[in-house]
Amino acid sequence: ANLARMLEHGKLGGTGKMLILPVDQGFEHGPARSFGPNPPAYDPLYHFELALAAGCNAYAAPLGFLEAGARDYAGRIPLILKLNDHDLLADEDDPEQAITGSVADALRLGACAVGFTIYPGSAHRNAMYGQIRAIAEEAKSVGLAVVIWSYARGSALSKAGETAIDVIGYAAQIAAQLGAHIIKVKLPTAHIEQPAAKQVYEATGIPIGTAAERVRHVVQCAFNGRRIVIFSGGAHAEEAPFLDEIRAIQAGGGFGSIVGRNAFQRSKADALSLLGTITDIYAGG
Ligand code: FBP
Repeated sequence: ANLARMLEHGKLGGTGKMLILPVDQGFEHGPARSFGPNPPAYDPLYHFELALAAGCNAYAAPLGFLEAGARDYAGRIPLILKLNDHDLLADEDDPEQAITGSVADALRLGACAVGFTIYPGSAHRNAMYGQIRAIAEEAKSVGLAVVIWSYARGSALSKAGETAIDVIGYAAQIAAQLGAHIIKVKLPTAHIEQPAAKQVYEATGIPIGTAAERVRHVVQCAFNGRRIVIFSGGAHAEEAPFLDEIRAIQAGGGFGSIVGRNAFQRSKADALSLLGTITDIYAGG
Protein backbone atom coordinates (compact mmCIF):
# COMPACT_ATOMS: atom_id res chain seq x y z
CA ALA A 1 0.00 0.00 0.00
CA ASN A 2 2.82 2.42 0.77
CA LEU A 3 4.55 1.63 -2.51
CA ALA A 4 1.23 2.25 -4.27
CA ARG A 5 0.83 5.57 -2.45
CA MET A 6 4.08 6.73 -4.05
CA LEU A 7 3.23 5.31 -7.48
CA GLU A 8 -0.24 6.85 -7.43
CA HIS A 9 0.76 10.29 -6.18
CA GLY A 10 1.50 13.41 -8.21
CA LYS A 11 1.62 14.18 -11.89
CA LEU A 12 2.99 10.75 -12.77
CA GLY A 13 0.47 8.94 -10.56
CA GLY A 14 -0.77 5.79 -12.25
CA THR A 15 1.81 5.82 -15.07
CA GLY A 16 4.26 3.47 -13.35
CA LYS A 17 6.90 6.20 -13.59
CA MET A 18 8.34 8.19 -10.71
CA LEU A 19 9.90 11.56 -10.01
CA ILE A 20 11.26 11.96 -6.48
CA LEU A 21 12.80 15.05 -4.88
CA PRO A 22 15.75 14.05 -2.61
CA VAL A 23 17.20 16.67 -0.30
CA ASP A 24 19.95 15.07 1.76
CA GLN A 25 22.68 17.17 0.13
CA GLY A 26 22.90 19.54 3.13
CA PHE A 27 24.29 16.56 5.03
CA GLU A 28 26.03 14.83 2.12
CA HIS A 29 27.76 17.87 0.57
CA GLY A 30 27.31 20.70 3.11
CA PRO A 31 24.76 23.51 3.40
CA ALA A 32 26.55 26.30 1.51
CA ARG A 33 27.43 24.09 -1.47
CA SER A 34 23.91 22.73 -1.54
CA PHE A 35 21.71 25.71 -0.77
CA GLY A 36 23.96 28.70 -1.51
CA PRO A 37 22.96 28.80 -5.21
CA ASN A 38 19.31 29.31 -4.19
CA PRO A 39 19.14 30.57 -0.56
CA PRO A 40 15.39 29.91 -0.01
CA ALA A 41 16.43 26.24 -0.10
CA TYR A 42 18.04 26.56 3.36
CA ASP A 43 14.45 26.39 4.69
CA PRO A 44 13.27 22.77 5.05
CA LEU A 45 9.67 23.71 4.28
CA TYR A 46 10.79 25.03 0.88
CA HIS A 47 11.42 21.47 -0.27
CA PHE A 48 8.07 20.07 0.85
CA GLU A 49 6.41 22.90 -1.09
CA LEU A 50 8.62 22.34 -4.13
CA ALA A 51 7.88 18.61 -4.21
CA LEU A 52 4.16 19.29 -3.82
CA ALA A 53 4.01 22.03 -6.43
CA ALA A 54 6.02 19.97 -8.91
CA GLY A 55 3.69 16.99 -8.46
CA CYS A 56 6.53 14.67 -7.40
CA ASN A 57 5.65 11.12 -6.35
CA ALA A 58 7.58 11.55 -3.09
CA TYR A 59 9.99 13.67 -1.11
CA ALA A 60 13.06 12.06 0.50
CA ALA A 61 15.20 13.59 3.26
CA PRO A 62 17.09 12.82 6.47
CA LEU A 63 15.49 12.97 9.91
CA GLY A 64 15.92 16.68 10.64
CA PHE A 65 14.43 17.97 7.41
CA LEU A 66 11.46 15.60 7.67
CA GLU A 67 10.86 16.46 11.34
CA ALA A 68 10.70 20.13 10.36
CA GLY A 69 7.67 19.62 8.13
CA ALA A 70 6.17 16.14 8.46
CA ARG A 71 3.41 17.31 10.84
CA ASP A 72 1.99 19.57 8.13
CA TYR A 73 2.93 17.66 5.00
CA ALA A 74 2.93 13.90 5.72
CA GLY A 75 -0.69 13.55 4.56
CA ARG A 76 -0.11 15.68 1.49
CA ILE A 77 2.91 14.08 -0.13
CA PRO A 78 4.51 10.63 0.34
CA LEU A 79 7.68 10.89 2.42
CA ILE A 80 10.84 8.77 2.39
CA LEU A 81 13.02 8.94 5.51
CA LYS A 82 16.71 8.54 4.68
CA LEU A 83 18.06 6.32 7.47
CA ASN A 84 21.76 6.81 6.86
CA ASP A 85 23.96 9.69 5.82
CA HIS A 86 27.54 10.57 5.00
CA ASP A 87 29.35 13.90 5.24
CA LEU A 88 32.34 15.32 3.39
CA LEU A 89 34.22 16.78 6.34
CA ALA A 90 36.72 13.92 6.47
CA ASP A 91 38.50 12.64 3.37
CA GLU A 92 38.23 8.90 2.97
CA ASP A 93 39.01 6.43 0.23
CA ASP A 94 36.43 3.98 1.50
CA PRO A 95 33.31 5.87 2.50
CA GLU A 96 30.68 4.57 4.88
CA GLN A 97 27.40 5.95 6.15
CA ALA A 98 26.21 6.64 9.70
CA ILE A 99 22.79 5.40 10.77
CA THR A 100 20.85 8.63 11.37
CA GLY A 101 17.25 7.49 11.80
CA SER A 102 15.12 4.45 12.52
CA VAL A 103 12.07 2.61 11.24
CA ALA A 104 10.24 3.93 14.32
CA ASP A 105 11.12 7.49 13.22
CA ALA A 106 9.71 6.75 9.76
CA LEU A 107 6.42 5.54 11.26
CA ARG A 108 6.24 8.50 13.64
CA LEU A 109 6.74 10.91 10.73
CA GLY A 110 4.10 9.22 8.57
CA ALA A 111 6.62 8.16 5.92
CA CYS A 112 5.80 5.60 3.19
CA ALA A 113 9.32 4.29 2.89
CA VAL A 114 12.78 4.20 4.35
CA GLY A 115 15.80 5.13 2.27
CA PHE A 116 19.31 3.74 2.68
CA THR A 117 22.61 4.26 0.85
CA ILE A 118 25.05 1.45 0.16
CA TYR A 119 28.50 1.91 -1.37
CA PRO A 120 29.37 -1.20 -3.41
CA GLY A 121 33.12 -0.88 -3.95
CA SER A 122 33.89 0.45 -0.47
CA ALA A 123 35.80 -1.60 2.10
CA HIS A 124 32.80 -0.97 4.37
CA ARG A 125 30.21 -2.37 1.96
CA ASN A 126 29.55 -5.58 3.87
CA ALA A 127 28.68 -3.66 7.05
CA MET A 128 26.22 -1.54 5.03
CA TYR A 129 24.67 -4.64 3.44
CA GLY A 130 24.17 -6.11 6.92
CA GLN A 131 22.60 -2.89 8.20
CA ILE A 132 20.09 -2.63 5.36
CA ARG A 133 19.23 -6.32 5.69
CA ALA A 134 18.09 -5.73 9.28
CA ILE A 135 16.45 -2.37 8.53
CA ALA A 136 14.58 -3.72 5.49
CA GLU A 137 13.29 -6.65 7.53
CA GLU A 138 11.97 -4.27 10.19
CA ALA A 139 10.56 -1.78 7.66
CA LYS A 140 8.72 -4.47 5.70
CA SER A 141 7.30 -5.94 8.91
CA VAL A 142 5.44 -2.65 9.47
CA GLY A 143 4.48 -2.09 5.84
CA LEU A 144 7.09 0.45 4.79
CA ALA A 145 8.69 0.30 1.35
CA VAL A 146 12.47 0.16 0.98
CA VAL A 147 14.46 2.48 -1.28
CA ILE A 148 18.17 1.79 -1.77
CA TRP A 149 20.59 4.42 -3.09
CA SER A 150 23.17 2.05 -4.61
CA TYR A 151 26.21 4.22 -5.19
CA ALA A 152 29.32 2.39 -6.31
CA ARG A 153 32.42 4.05 -4.89
CA GLY A 154 35.49 3.24 -2.82
CA SER A 155 39.12 2.23 -3.16
CA ALA A 156 38.22 -0.89 -5.19
CA LEU A 157 36.99 1.26 -8.07
CA SER A 158 38.56 3.84 -10.35
CA LYS A 159 36.77 7.19 -10.68
CA ALA A 160 35.43 6.09 -14.09
CA GLY A 161 34.42 2.81 -12.48
CA GLU A 162 31.85 4.56 -10.27
CA THR A 163 29.60 4.97 -13.30
CA ALA A 164 30.85 2.08 -15.45
CA ILE A 165 28.03 0.08 -17.04
CA ASP A 166 29.12 -3.23 -15.51
CA VAL A 167 29.47 -1.64 -12.06
CA ILE A 168 26.11 0.18 -12.19
CA GLY A 169 24.41 -3.01 -13.36
CA TYR A 170 26.08 -4.89 -10.52
CA ALA A 171 25.09 -2.19 -7.99
CA ALA A 172 21.47 -2.41 -9.16
CA GLN A 173 21.52 -6.20 -8.81
CA ILE A 174 22.99 -6.00 -5.28
CA ALA A 175 20.25 -3.56 -4.21
CA ALA A 176 17.58 -5.83 -5.69
CA GLN A 177 19.04 -8.84 -3.90
CA LEU A 178 19.05 -6.85 -0.67
CA GLY A 179 15.29 -6.52 -1.03
CA ALA A 180 14.83 -2.97 -2.34
CA HIS A 181 11.48 -2.05 -3.88
CA ILE A 182 12.99 1.05 -5.48
CA ILE A 183 16.63 1.25 -6.57
CA LYS A 184 18.46 4.44 -7.27
CA VAL A 185 21.65 4.41 -9.34
CA LYS A 186 23.68 6.87 -11.38
CA LEU A 187 23.29 7.00 -15.13
CA PRO A 188 25.99 4.64 -16.48
CA THR A 189 28.68 5.34 -19.06
CA ALA A 190 29.98 2.87 -21.66
CA HIS A 191 33.15 2.27 -19.62
CA ILE A 192 33.60 -1.31 -18.37
CA GLU A 193 35.56 -1.57 -15.14
CA GLN A 194 35.99 -5.25 -14.41
CA PRO A 195 38.18 -7.24 -16.87
CA ALA A 196 36.10 -10.40 -16.43
CA ALA A 197 32.90 -8.50 -17.18
CA LYS A 198 34.51 -6.81 -20.22
CA GLN A 199 35.10 -10.20 -21.82
CA VAL A 200 31.44 -11.14 -21.39
CA TYR A 201 30.11 -7.83 -22.68
CA GLU A 202 32.34 -8.13 -25.73
CA ALA A 203 31.70 -11.81 -26.37
CA THR A 204 27.92 -11.63 -26.02
CA GLY A 205 27.44 -8.20 -27.61
CA ILE A 206 25.17 -6.81 -24.87
CA PRO A 207 24.07 -3.49 -26.40
CA ILE A 208 25.51 -0.67 -24.31
CA GLY A 209 26.45 1.85 -27.01
CA THR A 210 23.80 4.46 -26.27
CA ALA A 211 22.56 5.92 -23.00
CA ALA A 212 19.12 4.35 -23.60
CA GLU A 213 20.67 0.92 -24.18
CA ARG A 214 22.64 1.22 -20.98
CA VAL A 215 19.49 2.17 -19.06
CA ARG A 216 17.75 -0.89 -20.50
CA HIS A 217 20.62 -3.11 -19.39
CA VAL A 218 20.59 -1.71 -15.84
CA VAL A 219 16.83 -2.34 -15.60
CA GLN A 220 17.53 -5.88 -16.83
CA CYS A 221 20.15 -6.27 -14.08
CA ALA A 222 17.49 -5.34 -11.48
CA PHE A 223 15.42 -8.45 -12.05
CA ASN A 224 14.49 -7.66 -15.64
CA GLY A 225 12.14 -4.81 -14.72
CA ARG A 226 10.56 -6.47 -11.68
CA ARG A 227 12.11 -3.83 -9.43
CA ILE A 228 11.75 -0.07 -9.88
CA VAL A 229 15.01 1.49 -11.05
CA ILE A 230 15.33 5.27 -11.01
CA PHE A 231 18.30 7.40 -11.93
CA SER A 232 19.90 10.24 -9.99
CA GLY A 233 19.99 13.75 -11.34
CA GLY A 234 23.56 14.69 -10.44
CA ALA A 235 25.20 18.08 -10.14
CA HIS A 236 23.49 21.20 -11.45
CA ALA A 237 23.54 20.98 -15.26
CA GLU A 238 22.38 22.91 -18.29
CA GLU A 239 18.77 22.17 -19.09
CA ALA A 240 19.21 20.78 -22.63
CA PRO A 241 21.77 18.01 -21.89
CA PHE A 242 19.97 17.19 -18.65
CA LEU A 243 16.69 16.67 -20.51
CA ASP A 244 18.53 14.50 -23.05
CA GLU A 245 19.43 12.21 -20.15
CA ILE A 246 15.77 12.07 -19.08
CA ARG A 247 14.74 11.16 -22.64
CA ALA A 248 17.36 8.40 -22.66
CA ILE A 249 16.01 7.03 -19.36
CA GLN A 250 12.50 7.08 -20.81
CA ALA A 251 13.62 5.48 -24.09
CA GLY A 252 15.53 2.77 -22.23
CA GLY A 253 12.59 1.75 -20.05
CA GLY A 254 13.86 3.35 -16.84
CA PHE A 255 11.21 4.03 -14.21
CA GLY A 256 12.07 7.66 -13.63
CA SER A 257 14.38 10.01 -11.79
CA ILE A 258 15.35 11.29 -8.41
CA VAL A 259 16.40 14.87 -8.95
CA GLY A 260 17.78 17.05 -6.17
CA ARG A 261 20.36 19.67 -7.11
CA ASN A 262 18.94 20.22 -10.58
CA ALA A 263 15.69 21.15 -8.86
CA PHE A 264 16.42 23.10 -5.67
CA GLN A 265 19.55 24.87 -6.93
CA ARG A 266 17.40 26.63 -9.55
CA SER A 267 14.89 29.34 -8.69
CA LYS A 268 11.52 27.87 -7.81
CA ALA A 269 10.00 29.00 -11.10
CA ASP A 270 12.84 27.47 -13.12
CA ALA A 271 12.72 24.28 -11.06
CA LEU A 272 8.98 23.90 -11.59
CA SER A 273 9.39 24.46 -15.30
CA LEU A 274 12.18 21.84 -15.54
CA LEU A 275 10.38 19.30 -13.35
CA GLY A 276 7.23 19.89 -15.41
CA THR A 277 9.12 19.02 -18.59
CA ILE A 278 10.54 15.91 -16.92
CA THR A 279 7.08 14.70 -15.90
CA ASP A 280 5.80 15.39 -19.42
CA ILE A 281 8.60 13.24 -20.87
CA TYR A 282 7.90 10.35 -18.49
CA ALA A 283 4.11 10.65 -18.85
CA GLY A 284 4.47 10.38 -22.61
CA GLY A 285 5.80 6.86 -22.57
P1 FBP B 1 21.14 14.92 -6.96
O1 FBP B 1 20.00 14.92 -7.96
O2 FBP B 1 21.37 16.25 -6.36
O3 FBP B 1 22.35 14.26 -7.55
O4 FBP B 1 20.63 14.04 -5.75
C1 FBP B 1 20.64 12.68 -5.82
C2 FBP B 1 21.52 12.14 -4.71
O5 FBP B 1 21.39 10.75 -4.64
C3 FBP B 1 21.24 12.68 -3.33
O6 FBP B 1 20.27 11.97 -2.66
C4 FBP B 1 22.60 12.62 -2.73
O7 FBP B 1 22.82 13.59 -1.78
C5 FBP B 1 23.50 12.88 -3.87
O8 FBP B 1 22.85 12.43 -5.01
C6 FBP B 1 24.82 12.19 -3.74
O9 FBP B 1 25.65 12.78 -4.66
P2 FBP B 1 27.18 12.47 -4.76
O10 FBP B 1 27.30 11.47 -5.84
O11 FBP B 1 27.80 13.75 -5.13
O12 FBP B 1 27.60 11.97 -3.42
